[in-house]
This record gives sequence, C-alpha cells and structure tokens, in this order.
Amino acid sequence: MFRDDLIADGATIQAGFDALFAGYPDLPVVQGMRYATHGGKRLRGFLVLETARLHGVDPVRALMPALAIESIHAYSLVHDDMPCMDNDALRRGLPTVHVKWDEGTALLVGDALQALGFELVTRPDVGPAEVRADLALSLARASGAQGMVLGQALDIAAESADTPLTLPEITALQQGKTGALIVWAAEAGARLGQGDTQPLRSYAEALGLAFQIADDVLDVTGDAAMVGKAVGKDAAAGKATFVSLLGLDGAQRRAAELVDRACDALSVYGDGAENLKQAARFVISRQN
Ligand code: GRG
Repeated sequence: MFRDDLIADGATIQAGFDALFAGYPDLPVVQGMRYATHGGKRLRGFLVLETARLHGVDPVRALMPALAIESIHAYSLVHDDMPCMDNDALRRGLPTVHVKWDEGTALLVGDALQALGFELVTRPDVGPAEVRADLALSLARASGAQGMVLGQALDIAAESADTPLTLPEITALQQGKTGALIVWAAEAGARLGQGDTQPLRSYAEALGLAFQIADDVLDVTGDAAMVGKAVGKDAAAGKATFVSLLGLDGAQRRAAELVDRACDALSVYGDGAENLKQAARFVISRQN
C-alpha cells in the first residue's frame, strides 16, 4: 500500500510540475528547474499528501504544498552541489545542474525554485488565507536560518573546526539540514486540516534523524555509482558522521530505535497511520 501510494503520489507530483512549467518560457533557467524537480523518491511530497489524507483534506488543496516542498528540496540540492559548496558532479545518477548548464544558471535555478515554493503554498486553491499564511511562515522557518540553512551553515563550519563534531552537535546539525523540511512536510497535512501538528512533529523529528542516519549508513554500504554519491565523502574528509560516531551496527540500531519512536508517535491516529509507519520503515531499508 505505502509503496503503491509513493509511486502514485510521485506521478501526481511529476504531473503537477509538468503542468506548472508548461506555461513558462523555454529558457535555460526553466530547463534547469524542470530538470532539478524531476525524479527523486518524492518522500517529502508524499508526506504532505499522506498527512493531508490522514486529516481528511481534499487532495487538490494538498498538491501545491507537496510541489512546494519538493521545489524547496530541489533548490537545496542544486545549491548544495555547486562548486562553492559540495562540488558534486552527479545527482540522482545524472550530471548536476551547474555541470549540465553552468554555475550562474544553477544559482538562478535554485533561487527560482526557492521562490516557487513560497508561491505555491500561498496559491488561493490551497485554502483559507490563515492556512496559507501558516504554511508560508512555517516553511520560511523550516528552510531558512532557523532550519535547513542553519544546518548547512553548521556543516560548513564543521569543515574548518579543529575537532570532529560530537553526537549532540551532529544531531543538531542534521535536525536543521535534513530534518526541518521533513518535519514541515509531515506537519503540512495537519496545518491544511487545521488540526494538531504535535503527533506528526514527533513522528517526523524521529523520522528525519533516522533518514539522515540511514544516509550515512548508505554512504558506507551503498552503491555510489548507482545513486551518484561519493561513498563516505564526509568520513573521508575527516568529518564526523553517525557511522563514525556510533559504528555501523550502532548507527543501524539507532535508526531502528528512531523508527519505532516515530511509529509510536502515530498511535493517536489508529489504523489510519499505517502508510506513515511503512514510510518510516522504508526510510531505513531504502537503497538510495
Ligand atoms: C544549500 C541551503 C542549502 C542547503 C542544502 C539538504 C541539504 C542542505 C543538502 C543536501 C546534502 C545531502 C546529500 C544531504 C543528505 C540527506 C539528503 C537531504 C539527501 C537527499 O534527499 P533524498 O534522498 O533525495 O530525499 P531525492 O533525490 O530522493 O529527492
């Protein structure tokens, strides 16, 4: 059920981007936006659509927030891959935007995707004005200097630090860098339905950390050529990772504990949250 829904939601999100960009001019920046929003697991968009279903929200209202979080996520990847940051040549197994086009285009693609995210959550069909304002405010906090950008800044600072990060430090870094957008995506359904965000926040905080630990595990165990990642790049650069701090077994155990915690947080929803529980298990069993 979860895997079918992830695939179906991924197709809905792709169709949404196709329809959106059909009205845009055929310029390199737009080609880059299409390219950067194509593919990926669509986990964040799925979380928006699934938590909206859980709150009985009309799927039409949830589509733009789902596209918004995938757009912000895509912007972060485009900028993260640039030579001034991680300098990666491959993303999702394909050349990164600055390699396929150039650095100036990649900068603009990221900028435009970020702006698009905020445009999409404030579109009239998303719902009442107070809901759209709440989505925009929380998305700004999750993606900016209190969220993802903070995590990225801490990551950059760690590169020139004298000693590797401790476990609490790397946890705080990843809560911003990867966790904040995942939390926003999971809370979005409750925000759209004007319900309680707390259970979904608890779920997503554990899920986001499990996701990042699984990412560090995959850096060591995964097939880099398949997924376009540098195996153990952070560890090779002397940076602390969950695997370097906890060991491979310890990291896998910690991720499994976090998935249990994520599932426990959903008890208030009863059987309705089965898909979200399966999503949490998927996050630590995925191969890319
Ligand atoms: C440039 C402001 C700025 C932030 C960048 C999110 C981020 C911060 C950098 C991404 C670097 C990275 C590879 C982090 C590891 C975890 C992660 C976010 C992986 C990519 O997310 P997936 O696996 O990607 O959901 P797909 O391709 O499936 O969409």
